[in-house]
Amino acid sequence: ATVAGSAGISLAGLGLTAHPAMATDAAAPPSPALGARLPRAEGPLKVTGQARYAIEQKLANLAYGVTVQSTRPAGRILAIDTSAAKALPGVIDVYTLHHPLKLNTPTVYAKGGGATEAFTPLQDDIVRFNGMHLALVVAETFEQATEAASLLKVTYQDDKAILDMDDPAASPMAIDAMAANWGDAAAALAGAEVKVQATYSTAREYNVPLEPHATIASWSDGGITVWEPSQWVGGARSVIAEWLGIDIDKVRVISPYVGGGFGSKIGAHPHVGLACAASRQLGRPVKVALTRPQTFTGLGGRPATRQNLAIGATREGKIVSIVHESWNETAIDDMHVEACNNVTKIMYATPNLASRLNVVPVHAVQPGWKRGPGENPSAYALESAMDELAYALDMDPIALRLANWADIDPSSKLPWTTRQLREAYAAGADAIGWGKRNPRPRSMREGRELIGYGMAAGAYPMIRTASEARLVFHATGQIEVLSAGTDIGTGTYTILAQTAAEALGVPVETVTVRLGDTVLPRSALAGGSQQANNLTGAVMQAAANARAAFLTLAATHPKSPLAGSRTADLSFDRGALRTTRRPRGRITLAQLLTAVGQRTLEVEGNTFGPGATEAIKNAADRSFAQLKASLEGGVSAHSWCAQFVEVRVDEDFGTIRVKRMVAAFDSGRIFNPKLAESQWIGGMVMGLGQTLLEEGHIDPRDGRTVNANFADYALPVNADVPDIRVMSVGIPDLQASALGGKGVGEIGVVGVAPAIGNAVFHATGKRIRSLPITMDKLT
Ligand code: MCN
Ligand code: MOS
Repeated sequence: ATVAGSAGISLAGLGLTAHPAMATDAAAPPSPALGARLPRAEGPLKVTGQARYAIEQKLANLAYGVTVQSTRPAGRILAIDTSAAKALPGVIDVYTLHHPLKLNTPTVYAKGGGATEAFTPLQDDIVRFNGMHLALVVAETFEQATEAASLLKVTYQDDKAILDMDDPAASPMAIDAMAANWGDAAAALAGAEVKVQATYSTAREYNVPLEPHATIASWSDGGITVWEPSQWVGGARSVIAEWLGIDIDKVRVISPYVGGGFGSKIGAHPHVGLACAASRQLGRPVKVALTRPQTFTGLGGRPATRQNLAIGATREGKIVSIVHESWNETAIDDMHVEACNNVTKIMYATPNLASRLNVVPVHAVQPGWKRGPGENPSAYALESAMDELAYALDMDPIALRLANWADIDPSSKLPWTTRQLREAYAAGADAIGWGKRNPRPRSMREGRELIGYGMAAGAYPMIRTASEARLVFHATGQIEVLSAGTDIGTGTYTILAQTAAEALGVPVETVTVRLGDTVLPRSALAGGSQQANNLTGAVMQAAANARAAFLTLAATHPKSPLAGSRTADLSFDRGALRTTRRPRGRITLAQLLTAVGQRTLEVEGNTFGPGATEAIKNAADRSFAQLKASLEGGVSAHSWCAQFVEVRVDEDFGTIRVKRMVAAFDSGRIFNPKLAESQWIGGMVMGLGQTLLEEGHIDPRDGRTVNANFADYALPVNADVPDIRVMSVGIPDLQASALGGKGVGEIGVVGVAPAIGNAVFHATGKRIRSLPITMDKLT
């Protein structure tokens, strides 16, 4: 069956014709398209409801699946009475472990697969957590399925559950492979003139994208098409193939529009497997849409963390030792490691460092990645402790950081590619008025409000994966950019159109971009802040290949008006070819295609190394193998940030208001400042939520997530969000990526929590070491 894939998205019709990047006058040289502040190409479709999300596909004969989740945290399922549910009109079937859907266990990323959890529903009687899918009810309508799901009677045999990291029955496990050690940190700390030592903790958090997780799977002719909001259609495809035990090319995953993911849509979660298996079983399309509460338990967010951090320094403020140990929750029989030493081990020059990571299995849904996983909690502990050290030394926090400047990466001993962090400190300090504050705690106030200033720094690695892109030139003049990569709200559509326009010298409105479909050229994930650099590089390469292909076509095709020219006499000029030999020898690409009787010309490009095999390219598209390799890839490239905040604390009520946020970022070359700024601001707002509001509450009696909804899981609203100012201090970094950019998507959420915590200390003299910083902790 032919399936409509993603429509092409372009910047045409956005009222941009006055924009300098739109080179409509052939005589005038075009302004650079890359680097222009263009709006999001797919934005109008999303805000006017024309963008059709996964769940909105209209398929004939669609059945509705609703999952039933465990209400107990641990033990066994003894029986599931489905009789009342099955008796309801419209109910097609009820799948449980006693009447299962066949699903294989997928290969998790740590073992070279594309899955984020090994948990595979309905395959056994083990209760792993409250909220675990234990049945799928399929009916003719959503309402029928929902009612039937409420009628299942499950009999459990309870076991003792481990619900949090502090449970004495919990068994922490050290992850030795991710430890970092050099020198003799314990001895150096013991002998240090000045020491700070503290425990910092962060709460369980959720990704909560606006578009809930929902999928439509449609089985036919031995293959399956799946509409799934995804940060990585290739990874989803490989997991679906494994679940179903079918060949990977029998699976197509389509995801042209994604309403946010923030890490939670990198992996296809177990409900997707249920939808796929049910569709195969029933031979008709099945939709499984998680309810908002189910998005808190059907997949996990950032795990709760605890970190012990000690820094030893000389009286002059030179760090002599850092000792760091962290713990994070993971599912009882799945593994998620929050790499809490990622920032600790690179930020400052220290001759001695010891860091160890531990996981603590608990009866909870497998946690996952949430924006800045690892770096975010790591910077929270380190940058809070640095502030404590600055006060212990009576030293300015920025001066302390500069005194411990690392000239090279202290962990890998590699030189930095670029590190505009001094520039970031300077720009941020200037913008917030750092020099005007009185550093003494509780020294600044206005009326009832105590005023506090705080700062913190952070880093996020440039993950240098490779991908492919295809350019399709049409005789109509339209140019298409094709890639399986996705746009989750970041601006991928827009920056790829800009890249092609820049490389070909054509108006950006002539470029159409198609994304988010496994039939398109292979792409690594939109995760780890890597996709923009990854795909712009591939498009640039495809454009270079296209220019060469057009020159050859013009010179050699018998019907070409420029036939017989030497390619050396031809040059590429603003979407056209010109010859230096004939005065009026200029022909546009579209005219050339028409002249030679060709409707289209397709050219591919990629950023793989010269010898990349099919196996390597497939690995990038389908597993985390290439991502892992690129992290060990011989350069130390990172985005950097310096965050500054001003807070106001009401002394009587203990309420904290963030009054201003200012941050300076080094993300290398910026492809679209408007979009990059919006990414940074979004990350900072997320950091604000983490610091003051967000916290998953678990009922100690049964492991239930109490606040699994938007009413009770508090997030920042407009009224919570202050004036935010962001600045770019980056310079092009050609060691980091093909076009000199570094990651943008996650660095904004790194360093916000410690900056706010440090400001709260400055305002009040109280050091709160656990997130979120709520009123009860402050008063
Ligand atoms: N960009 C730029 N110049 C650069 C790099 C990026 O202008 N040198 C801009 C581009 O508009 C690009 C965007 O920043 O589309 C993000 O690029 P990049 O940093 O490469 O991040 P990815 O494309 O890989 O997107 C994933 C990243 C991650 S990992 C999370 S988590 C996150 C984030 O993006 N989730 C988001 N930002 C999000 N934004 C929205 N709206 N929704 C999410 O779910
Ligand atoms: Mo981002 S947490 O890597 O999707």
